[in-house]
Amino acid sequence: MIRTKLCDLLGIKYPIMQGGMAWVSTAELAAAVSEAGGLGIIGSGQAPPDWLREQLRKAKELTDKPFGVNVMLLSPYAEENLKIIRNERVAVVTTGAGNPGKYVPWLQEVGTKVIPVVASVALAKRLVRNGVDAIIAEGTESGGHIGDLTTMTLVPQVVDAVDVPVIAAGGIFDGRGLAAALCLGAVGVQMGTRFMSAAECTVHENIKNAIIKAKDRDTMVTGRPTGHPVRVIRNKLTRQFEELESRCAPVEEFERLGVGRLRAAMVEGDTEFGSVMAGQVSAMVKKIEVVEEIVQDVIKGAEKTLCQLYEGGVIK
Ligand code: TUI
Repeated sequence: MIRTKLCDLLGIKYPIMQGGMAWVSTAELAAAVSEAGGLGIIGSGQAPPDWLREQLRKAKELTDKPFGVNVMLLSPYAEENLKIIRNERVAVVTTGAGNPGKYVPWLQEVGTKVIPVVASVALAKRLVRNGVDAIIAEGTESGGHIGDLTTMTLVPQVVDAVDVPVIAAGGIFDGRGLAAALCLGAVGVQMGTRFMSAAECTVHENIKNAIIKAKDRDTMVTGRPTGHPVRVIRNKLTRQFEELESRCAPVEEFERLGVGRLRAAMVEGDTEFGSVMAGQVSAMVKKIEVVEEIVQDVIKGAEKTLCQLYEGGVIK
């Protein structure tokens, strides 16, 4: 049985959070993860308030367990969506692509836990001074918007730098990943890509198939010159981005090329010219599984991995 401080902090059975991925993490996926004993998270991305209200209503219908919402701070609707989250007393907010510092006490006033995603020690320390409940340290193995440190190096540095629970994200796929995260001092993991390929995930089936097909070196990082690098599965769009990079095109050209591409991929299933944001663990996804199977595989796998270190004689 694997139980950590994260389980007590969030009122969940297993120390597994699901990444709140834009256009991917809808109420159906979030509710399934919460029902399976983890923390499901709705990804609000750049979605408007009406969409979020509807998703919250749906999630509450599907589960009475706690769930969260991810707010992408570059969204023009970030503040409006945070107001809804506060009014609806959502259990947990995770944030990405920015610094949520000014909203922390205001959300906590109503009992909402605030858990930002960071890619650096400096931002983790700053946010802990703002009073956040925990930190998600996300390595560059992740899909979507990323920093440049690996999970292996970032997590222990954040653990040493702060006195709140740290959750590891980026490159976590199975029980070995959870066991490794615990060894690095994390209290749990956040997983995106594996849940994206779950049966309950409403993302377009072409995307699930692209993840299943992906091999070890099939993701790459585009958009570095914009200051918002993203990890995606290689396709015709990434070749166009590479061409822009090779001729040092102005940032505006990158931005123009990127507009609407995430939705085109995740909703319309455009795996050629869409932005197929997915992590390096894509190569480890072999089939579509239901969320319950995924959660049980990760938990049982971690128990087995940790026990084998003793039983296999590695630790005497
Ligand atoms: O946010 C994510 N992953 C995302 S957001 C997203 S939508 C998007 N699309 C195009 C461009 C940008 C975003 C797709 N995937 N993960 C959490 C995360 N946050 N990773 C890295 C960061 C981050 C980076 C810099 C957080 C804060 C930061 O600096 C803020 C500051 O003020 O220092």
